Parts: sequence; structure tokens; C-alpha cells
Amino acid sequence: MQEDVRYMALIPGHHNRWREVRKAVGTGPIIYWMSRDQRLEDNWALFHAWVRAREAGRPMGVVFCLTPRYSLAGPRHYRFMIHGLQEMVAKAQNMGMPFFILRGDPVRTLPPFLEEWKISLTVTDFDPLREKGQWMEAVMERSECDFEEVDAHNIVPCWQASPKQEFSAATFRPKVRLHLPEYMPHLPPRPGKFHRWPGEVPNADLDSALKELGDRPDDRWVGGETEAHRVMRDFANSGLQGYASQRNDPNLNAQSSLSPYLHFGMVSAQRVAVEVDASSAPPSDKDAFLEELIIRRELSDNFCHYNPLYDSTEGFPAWSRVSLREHLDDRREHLYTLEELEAGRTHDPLWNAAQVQMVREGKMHGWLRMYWAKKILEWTEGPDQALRTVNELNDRYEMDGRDPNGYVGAAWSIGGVHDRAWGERPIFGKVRYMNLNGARRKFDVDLFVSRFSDHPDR
Ligand code: FAD
Ligand code: FO1
Repeated sequence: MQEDVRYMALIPGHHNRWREVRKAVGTGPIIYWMSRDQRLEDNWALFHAWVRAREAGRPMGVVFCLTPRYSLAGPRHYRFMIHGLQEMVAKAQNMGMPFFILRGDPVRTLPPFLEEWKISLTVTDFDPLREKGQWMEAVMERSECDFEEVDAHNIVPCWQASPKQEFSAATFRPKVRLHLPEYMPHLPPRPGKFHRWPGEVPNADLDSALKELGDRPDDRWVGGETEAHRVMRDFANSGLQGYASQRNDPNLNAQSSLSPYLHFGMVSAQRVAVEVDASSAPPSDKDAFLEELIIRRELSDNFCHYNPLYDSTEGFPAWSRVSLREHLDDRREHLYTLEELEAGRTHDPLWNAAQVQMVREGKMHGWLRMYWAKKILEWTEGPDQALRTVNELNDRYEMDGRDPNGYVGAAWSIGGVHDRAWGERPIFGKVRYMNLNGARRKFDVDLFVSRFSDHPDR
């Protein structure tokens, strides 16, 4: 048995995916504190906790701390997430794996749980955003067990891909490509046998959580691993063809719509990459998609992990900070309040339609997000206010918001992060500019506007 266990710890792709955060001595059960990677399939953090439990001959379980106020998440996001939790709880029961739902902030609920069950090791999923970092720090201060962190979100673990903040996709791409053969082909095996948990596992009353936090019917978004896998397979089998040439047309349904599932970790990006790689779509479509899924997405984690100012203009590169400052006093032809923007009441029909798409559908088309954010720079008093506004609206309304991709998308649009300097213009300085005429050259703007003219609150 011991031999098997040692072999499992040496599974290809596992090595270097985890790191020790704190070492302690204890003999109690082991938990996986799940937060960013909300799935039981293809989850390296779950696998790691299970390997540790098998090695030590101890019980293991999964804990999810369901906090009622995460960033600007609303009922639609909670409903989506809780559907996923319900599915996991049922599945874990069939696997014989305890799954605990703690209601409330992890800083308040997790330390007493660790104490009560004499937990020896907490394994958690890596997350570059400050909320999780602060949770971890506070939980560690209030407890005594070991802590280990596993990057279950990126195909190449963030700290393996690069030890520093990367300048652009061009500098990051070769580093990731170097490691891909080591990580991409090896998915984690599914955990099998479990030692008996030393007590009763309470019923995870998620129906009441759904009523309290997610009480808003939504026929568009269904959360959970099953649905995430269905969306992924449909896309790999039939949606991927034409991705390279059509993905930037907001009137076509050429994107995968996987971002909410990836954000909540309901599907592993590694699994998506493997499925897409194996599909019969043309190589140019696969390459274009994998560039977004792997390079651009993992570059966002790189930025947020190494730059604590990821959602501040102070985190912008020096060239754009200087340039934007030089244009602070430029005349703004239109200035809108947050309320006017939120309601989609500007003079620009395309911008209003993009805003309506986000509020109504919970997902704005990818190309429009750039245009939408850049116009907010043009119509607010300066880059600080613009960045705050973009992040606030993005986090409040996007199903995939509250994510490194969102903070980096906003910083790219307003502060030229990962971009280069362009020709000098009013307000934007050297930051890349976009306008309505450019949009008209790309797609049928009037058609898009006609589809999204009704704001749900009007
Ligand atoms: P697809 O085109 O099918 O792409 C597949 C996956 O690749 C996406 O799910 C995503 O994980 C990744 N990806 C695609 N484009 C990018 C990109 N530019 N940067 C990083 N990863 C990318 N993405 C989010 O996930 N959450 C956000 O909150 C978010 N906010 C954004 C805000 C702004 C201002 C901008 C400019 C971009 C933002 N993006 C965000 C990036 C991108 O627009 C979305 O990831 C994409 O539109 C999601 O739709 P999809 O899954 O159908 O994309
Ligand atoms: N993580 C948790 O551990 N508990 C939660 O209750 C929780 C709520 C939540 C709501 C919306 C959302 O977008 C994310 C949420 N997350 C929660 C965090 C999430 O899983 C990620 O860790 C972060 O969004 C960063 O990637």
C-alpha cells in the first residue's frame, strides 16, 4: 500500500504544483479548503489533499466556506455557485468523501472547525487575489495546523511559469510554452478510497442558502460541473470551428461562454485545453482559442500574483502613468455619473447596448469589453475614477467578474498593461484608443444595437 501511495505522489504534473505555506506537527484529519476551484473532477488541490491523507493514513474531507458577501457578487452569481455546490455535495456523498459547508466568513468559521476536528493539514487552492490572501493569513493566525497551497487553476502553476511580473504576452508566452509539455497532458487521477471521518458530517442545508443568497430565477445560467462539461464539449465539438475569424464579431456566437465556469473553477482549464487540442477543428481555430485560454488567462494570474496594486492605477506601467497624468486636464466632451453609466444612458448607442448586454445577460461580448472600458476613461474625470468604475460595473454584473482576468482587462484598457505605447491622443495619452468608426469597420453595429436596446431596469 505504502508503495502505491508514494507512486501517486509522483504522478506526472503533480510535482511543483503545490507549495508548503506552514509546517506544523499534528496527527488529525486533513482537509481541502476549496474556494477558487469548485469542482471534484480534474482538481489538483483535491488530489493533493487525498494523496497527503493516503500517505499519512488519515481521513480527509472538503470544506467550503460560503460567505454571504463576496466582493460585489449578487443573487445571480450566488445562485450559479450554489447550484454547483449542491451538485458537488451529492457527488461527494456517493464517493464517501465528507463535504462540509460552513456558512459565513472563513476567518470566523474555519478556525473553530480546524480546532474542533484537530485538523493536521489544510490544503487550499491558489488564488492571486487579495481576498483569499487575507483569508488565509487570518485563518493561519487563528489556527495551528500545516498549510499547503496547490495551483489547481492554471495549467502551468503560476510560480513555475515565471518568478516575476511579466511585461507582456510576448515575454510570458515562451515561458509558458516551455513548461506545457510537462503539465498539460497529465490530469490528476480521481481520488478513491477514504479513511472514515471521526464523527458525524452535518447536512449541508444548501436549499436555505439558495433561498437567502440566490433567490433570483435565471434561465440563462446554470452552474455546476455537469453543465460546465456540456458547454465545453459542445464548444469543442461544434463551436470551435471559425473561432479565429469570428470571435471578435459581437453579433456572432463564436466565443465559448466558458468564462463563468472557469471563474468559479467548475471546469478545469487543463481539461478544456486537452479537449480543444483533441478536437477536429482547424489548427488555426485551436491555436487562437488556446492563446486566450492559456496565455492570456494565465498572464492575468501572473499580473495579480506579482503586482499587489493590480486594481489601482499605481499598478500601471510607468510610461502610461506618466502619459495619463499629462492628460489629466484635457477637456472631456462628455462626463457621466456611475448611475448614468449603469443605466446605459450615454450618447453612444453601441456603448449603451454593450452595457445592456452585460446587465441583462450577465456577459458582455469580449471585443466590446475593451471598447466599453476605454469609453469610460473618456467620459470620467480621470484614470482613477475610470478604473474604479470599470471594475465596479464589471464585478457587479459580469458572471465571470471578480476575477484576475477582469482586473487585467480593465488595466489593459485604461492603463496599457501588457500593451505598448501608441501615438499621443487627448485624454488617452499614449494608451491605445478605440472609437465607434473602428467598431463599424469590424461588425454590424446597428444590428447589435437593435438587439440590446431595452435596459432591464427601464
Ligand atoms: P472565449 O473567447 O471563449 O475564451 C476562452 C477563455 O479564455 C475565457 O473564458 C477566458 O478564461 C480566457 N480569455 C479570453 N479572453 C481573455 C482575455 N482577454 N484575457 C484573459 N483571459 C481571456 N474575463 C473574465 O474571465 N472575467 C472578467 O471579469 C473579465 N473582464 C474583462 C473586462 C475587460 C474591460 C476586458 C477588456 C476583458 C475582460 N475579460 C474578462 C476577458 C475576456 O473578455 C473574457 O474572458 C471573455 O470575453 C470571456 O468569454 P468566453 O469565455 O466566451 O471567451
Ligand atoms: N469563495 C469562497 O471561498 N466562498 C464564497 O462564498 C465565495 C463566493 C463567491 C461569489 C462570487 C464570486 O465571483 C466568487 C466567490 N468566491 C467565493 C471566490 C472565488 O471562488 C474565487 O476565489 C475568486 O473570485 C478569485 O478567483
